[in-house]
Amino acid sequence: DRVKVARALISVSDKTGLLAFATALSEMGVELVSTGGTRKALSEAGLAVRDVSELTGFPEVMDGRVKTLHPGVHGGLLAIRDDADHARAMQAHDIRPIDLLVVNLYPFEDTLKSGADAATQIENIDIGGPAMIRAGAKNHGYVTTVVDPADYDRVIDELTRHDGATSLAFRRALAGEAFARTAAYDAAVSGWFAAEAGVDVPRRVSIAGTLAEPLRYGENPHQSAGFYRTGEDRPGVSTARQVQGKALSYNNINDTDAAFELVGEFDPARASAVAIIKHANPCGVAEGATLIEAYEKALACDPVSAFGGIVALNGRLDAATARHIVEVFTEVIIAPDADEEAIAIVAAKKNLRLLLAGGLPDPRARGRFVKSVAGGLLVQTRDAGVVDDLDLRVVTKRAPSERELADLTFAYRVAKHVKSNTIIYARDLATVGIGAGQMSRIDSARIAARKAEDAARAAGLSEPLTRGCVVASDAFFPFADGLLSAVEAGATAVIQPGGSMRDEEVIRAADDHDVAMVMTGMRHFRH
Ligand code: 93A
Repeated sequence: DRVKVARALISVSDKTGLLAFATALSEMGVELVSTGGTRKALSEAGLAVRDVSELTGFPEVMDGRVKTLHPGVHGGLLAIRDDADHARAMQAHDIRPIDLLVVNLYPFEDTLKSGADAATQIENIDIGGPAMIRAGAKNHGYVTTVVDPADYDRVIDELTRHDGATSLAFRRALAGEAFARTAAYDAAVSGWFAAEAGVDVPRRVSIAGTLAEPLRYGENPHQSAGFYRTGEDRPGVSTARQVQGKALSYNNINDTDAAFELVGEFDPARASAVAIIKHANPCGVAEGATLIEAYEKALACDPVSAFGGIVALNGRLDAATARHIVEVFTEVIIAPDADEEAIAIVAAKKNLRLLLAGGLPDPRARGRFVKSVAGGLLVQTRDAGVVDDLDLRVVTKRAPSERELADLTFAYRVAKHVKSNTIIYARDLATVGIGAGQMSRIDSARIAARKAEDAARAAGLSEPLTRGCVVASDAFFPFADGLLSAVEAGATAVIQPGGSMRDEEVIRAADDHDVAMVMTGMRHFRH
């Protein structure tokens, strides 16, 4: 099953590693054939290389749109070498076999990131490249197909070990990767067409990612898992630089994402903000004049749960804040950036991971959210709703005071990132009680109140911090009971979407207790 490599066709847009690879091939006696730009790069470096037009007997035409789309190329890739009929056809039409195909495609995905116009984007749809890749990979019984410069060394290694030949297992493995590459390429192209047409829900959806890191296991040790990058380059856990600490686990990545997306809601121009996350839900979020103040306020909300948590910051991690965070057992810190001194402080904790994302997530960014269900995918646009953009409607006799309103919008920002049913108690721009993920809203309200009592007791306070707080609910109150439970805990103002059949009853209950209520008109379910 070994096939000797005598002729290679090289046609690459990304010329990374090209010269070293082609030189090694040439030294092994492999004949090189290339398309225009690649041939130029190779011959300028002094390598002997033929032009692909020698295989096709046809010049590159139409600005390079047609350069390899020819039987002289595709016959050489697709011929079954030991089939008499195929051999006859090769002879009759002077088709020469291609044993090694090295192609990487027009940079459609990178062009997307550069925000190019539609015409440029379309010119970057590679046709000849994928056609060759598919042909070579289909015919992997004879052809070795390489689509990624990261594989060049592997190929040279294989050829060296097998005296200039490749094994079937090797060719088959590369063929699988080749089809994965063309599939991902077409996913990017079809995704662009959908975006151009403003179609959020296309008839077919393709999702492509590249393995960034195989993970030790998934949510549990008996599950296999990997972390894939989709190529979107917004600041986040997938693009952040890990400065130190052991590898992230599946759960770490999930939680760190939740933490950083949440803290991205807080504009650093307005205030510093910190979120502490456990199991993808916050156990404390706060704004402050400084990061350390925000961290202290966030930690006070639920110091017990913060143990082993993930801390996200909306500003550059400074030494004082770092010193405080490392006092509490923490799994991951993520921030846009960090001072050298802060990095050194974190370094003292070997296992603590520090991720620097280079920026903050944009809460208004468009994007796609995908979830798998048995036999299907649920796809929706990202929840890009931001309370500042909403038309807040006061529905009670009393309007919230300025201070209450600041706490209400703060709490609503947090509520968007908490599993439903969500009840958030907040005071002085800090959460003081969080009720998450309960099957009834009233249970969330009770849990949030109880947590506030626990935190107050732990801090030696005479009464829970919910006295004089505000409350946010991610969805409407179906009955007055949830609201009354919040009032009982000490809430004086409420923010919620509204829209229940019993809104009138809920508003009346608020008025009866001199509670101010605003309706946002936008629900933030998160399941
Ligand atoms: O415009 S194409 O779709 N038409 C072709 O016939 C063709 N053949 C190879 N693009 C084509 N290619 C692509 O050209 C390759 O996939 C590669 O990305 C690029 C290499 O061109 P050059 O060697 O001129 O830099």
